[in-house]
Amino acid sequence: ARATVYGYPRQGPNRELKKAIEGYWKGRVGAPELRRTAAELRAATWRQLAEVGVHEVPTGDFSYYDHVLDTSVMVGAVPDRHREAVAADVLDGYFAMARGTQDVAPLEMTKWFDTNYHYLVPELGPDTVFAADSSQQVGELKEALALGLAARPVLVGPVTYLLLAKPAPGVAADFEPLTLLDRLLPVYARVLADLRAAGAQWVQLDEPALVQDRTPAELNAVARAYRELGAPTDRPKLLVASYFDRLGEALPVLAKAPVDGLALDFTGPAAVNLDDLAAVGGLPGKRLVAGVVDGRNVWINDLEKSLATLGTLLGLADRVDVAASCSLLHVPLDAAAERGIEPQIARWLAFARQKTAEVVTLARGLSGGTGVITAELAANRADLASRAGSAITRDPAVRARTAAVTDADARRAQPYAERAAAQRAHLNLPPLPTTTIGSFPQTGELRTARADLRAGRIGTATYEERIEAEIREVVSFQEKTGIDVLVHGEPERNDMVQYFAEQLTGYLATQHGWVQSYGTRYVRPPVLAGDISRPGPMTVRWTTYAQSLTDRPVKGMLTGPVTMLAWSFVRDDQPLADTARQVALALRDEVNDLEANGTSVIQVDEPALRETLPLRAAGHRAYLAWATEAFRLTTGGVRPEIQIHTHMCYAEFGEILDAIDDLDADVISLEAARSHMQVADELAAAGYPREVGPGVYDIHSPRVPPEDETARLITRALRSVPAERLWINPDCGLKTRGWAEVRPALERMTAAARAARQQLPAAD
Ligand code: THG
Ligand code: ZN
Repeated sequence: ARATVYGYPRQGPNRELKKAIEGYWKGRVGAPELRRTAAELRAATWRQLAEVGVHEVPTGDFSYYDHVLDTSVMVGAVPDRHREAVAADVLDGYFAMARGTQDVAPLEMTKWFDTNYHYLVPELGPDTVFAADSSQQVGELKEALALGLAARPVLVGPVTYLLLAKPAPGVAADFEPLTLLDRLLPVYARVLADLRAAGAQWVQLDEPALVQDRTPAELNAVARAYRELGAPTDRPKLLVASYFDRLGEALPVLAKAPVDGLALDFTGPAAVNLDDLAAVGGLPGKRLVAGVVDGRNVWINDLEKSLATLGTLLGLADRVDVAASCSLLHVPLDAAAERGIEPQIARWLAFARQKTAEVVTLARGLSGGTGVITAELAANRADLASRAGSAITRDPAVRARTAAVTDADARRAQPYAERAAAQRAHLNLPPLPTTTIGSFPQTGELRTARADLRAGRIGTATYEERIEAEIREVVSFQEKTGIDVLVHGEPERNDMVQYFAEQLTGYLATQHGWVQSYGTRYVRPPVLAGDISRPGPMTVRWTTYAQSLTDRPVKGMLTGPVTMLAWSFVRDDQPLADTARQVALALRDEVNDLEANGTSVIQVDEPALRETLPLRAAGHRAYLAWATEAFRLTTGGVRPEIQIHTHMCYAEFGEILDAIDDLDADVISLEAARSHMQVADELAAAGYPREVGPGVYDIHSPRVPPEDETARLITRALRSVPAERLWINPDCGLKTRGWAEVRPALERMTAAARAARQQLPAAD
């Protein structure tokens, strides 16, 4: 058995790639220097992988922006609007597709399955003409071979590529990119032949889209694709990889296909691949690459358990190799770089480098027997025992409290109609009340103040004075502008998840744990390491300060439990639902403290509710049940006159309309300006009974909308939401915008709301 991986973090130990690319965009770094930096990072990664014992290093997994965009370039699927830029300069044209230019819009970006990585969506249509360009793949393969290493190019597979695509602008919305398969396959065959000619023994084709529910027609396409790609005699050996879940109905299809190996995920719920594989009679004559080390979490592997799985698999294929379940792109680079984590806890962590070492150890153990890895097994056993027995992972007080949760805790005492009446009397708001989503522009001074505080150049008192000064500005602006429900503007927060994670016991922050979110943008997700509790109030100080400055209601602002999980690394030693419940109870205390300190409107944001939906429909119900329960547990403890708001961004609410109803929030604000209020129609059609604020100002664009455009969106919203349940607000938080845009935009928004109120039929 041998060790391999499918992909590795691209950024480099000090995010050198981000710096080089952003330098190139600013004109500070030339193209040759950018290419050299990239080539050095690739070579360093390959050498390191080979040194620790990885047999075939992956090539082609590297990217200047996104590997799905690279695939579009490889097959010649450049949108018409970008052709001129690509013809003028390949690299600039590539970045134009990724980021747009003054004149042309970029490709749309969306989540890569249920990870926090975002890819650029291919735009295809009946007129798309594919043409093979294997230069990047061949070039990187040659670089690795020149280092004397065995290398395996990794490509996005043709079926997944088409299933991830969408109709190009101007093409009928019901156009199915998969109908282009017969045109795409010769292009893939050409690339495979080029790679073979350049020295590739094996090529990996990634087909993660096959772990989702697929129709019989789609499964037929899979069979056809691999029958055709498997037919030529001058091709490299083909390894078809799937990950993120069980392969399911696609497994028998691929097991019968004329390919030379399959890579399957055996972690978490995907472990049923083992039974499924036995049920199809294994993979006689084929290579199996077994993903037994979880490529998406940050925890050490249970080596003995993995060895047991691998031992069973030995009987089911011709040859069994060991890998991480998916590309290691989704985890940070090196846990050993962390200095601020207690040594005892640091031993439980495995980032890309540590996971690679685990894969190598398992391959050695599988080949040579447990006797050759006795020391590794003993250390692993001790680390696992330390984690399981730790007071951090088992806090009796937290466990007693979660066990005692009742259905009543996760429900407000009064039904919505009674609450709405109590809130109307208590808040005394005008019809069509105006509000914002929470954050105001994060100015350069605020970022400097935070950096100064961290570096010790200013003390806490000075920092807090600056935050208070900013809150005074934000409150006075909102009063002057005539906003009805104010916010404090969140000047004290950077990343909305990190801010709360830093204040909760059981959560860890990393110093270098960057993972790519999209392009050159990275996040450092906090780690849910132990049982979660709240040592003290987290937001009350700033919200009550803002409230002390005004007679209008100030909204308390919290990140919801589902989003706290979705944008963190979660525990793998208990169900997600249990972790969600712990986080929800900590947030519930914050909600109740806000109420006790005079806050009457509290917003609990859940932008990630939709994006954490399981990949297969079979998992949706159970997920939505715990996710909505966690939200209700967070918000269920307040008096009826306290108004609970929630906020979600990113359209496509269709699948979760029932879940939105189940949140039982009094008011929901949603992204809607871009989709022309479609979401308001959908909610109305579903009979949504509570208050809604469909965004009337698109904050994702620097453009300030004219007042009559906002007025039209309000009129449009009034067609589906009755006036007594409609709120007027922007699409999302304002932290990425500048004051120069926000000031006029909010003035026009409130003016449009006042004008709309004039036109409402008089009450009574
Ligand atoms: N927080 C966390 N995860 C997230 C989001 C978040 N995942 C989904 C979505 N939001 C991702 N969006 C972004 C937006 C901006 C940036 C990263 C992800 C970004 N990053 C800075 C960079 O790379 O330069 C670094 C920011 C920092 O210093 O923390 O701008 O909101 N957890
Ligand atoms: Zn938003």
